Amino acid sequence: MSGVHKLGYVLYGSRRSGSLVVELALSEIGVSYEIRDIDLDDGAQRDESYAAINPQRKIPTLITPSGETLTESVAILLTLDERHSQADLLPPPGSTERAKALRTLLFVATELYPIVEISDYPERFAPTSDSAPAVREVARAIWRERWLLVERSIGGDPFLLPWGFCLSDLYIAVVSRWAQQDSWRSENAPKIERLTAAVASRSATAPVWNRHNPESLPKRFS
Ligand SMILES: N[C@@H](CCC(=O)N[C@@H](CS)C(=O)NCC(=O)O)C(=O)O
Repeated sequence: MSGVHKLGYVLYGSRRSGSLVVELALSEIGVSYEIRDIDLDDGAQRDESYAAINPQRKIPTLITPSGETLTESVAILLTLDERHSQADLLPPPGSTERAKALRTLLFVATELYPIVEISDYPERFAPTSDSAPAVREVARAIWRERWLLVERSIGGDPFLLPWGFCLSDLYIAVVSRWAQQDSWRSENAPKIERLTAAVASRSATAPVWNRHNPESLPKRFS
């Protein structure tokens, strides 16, 4: 599985998962990549063959054209930004706008993304199997509370920053679709919904977004 991939990047991922953020970033950059599907519904991330690539047994994993293995979604995104700076995926280094972009990116990555594991796999956290549904409900309540903080921090229109589109928008758009909170979000997080509709309709990202999310966004946000 390792070795040099002269044709471009190789992304291990699954539909609508964290790998979508990386796929959208690769599309924005305009580099070629190949997707290797890891079916989370079948537990393919637990297979030994995948653990040899990513010992954490999670996706995404990105193999660079020179054969490096990158894991951790934010580390992958920041590495892509550094290596493809012409794509302007983040505001300039040292700027106030970049600091704001990183603040929200890291908030979603560290305070929200991990909640999804509790919501999707409550049995991993519940002391007994019959307490798993309650654990899931608590996770989803924390999820909603924290997304309201993101909603209030959106200072641009439609994107996070007045500066314009950046990587944090991709992250917000993808992660906010999880934990089965569609109706809550459309009632309580209109800025996040507008931002997501804007990400979904960018010329570089729309084909990827539509492949992962065939059901379209509510009309009023499109
Ligand atoms: N901190 C990791 C989290 C990755 C993660 O939790 N990925 C999920 C999919 S979105 C996963 O692989 N879940 C499968 C599992 O927990 O078994 C990152 O940001 O890349």
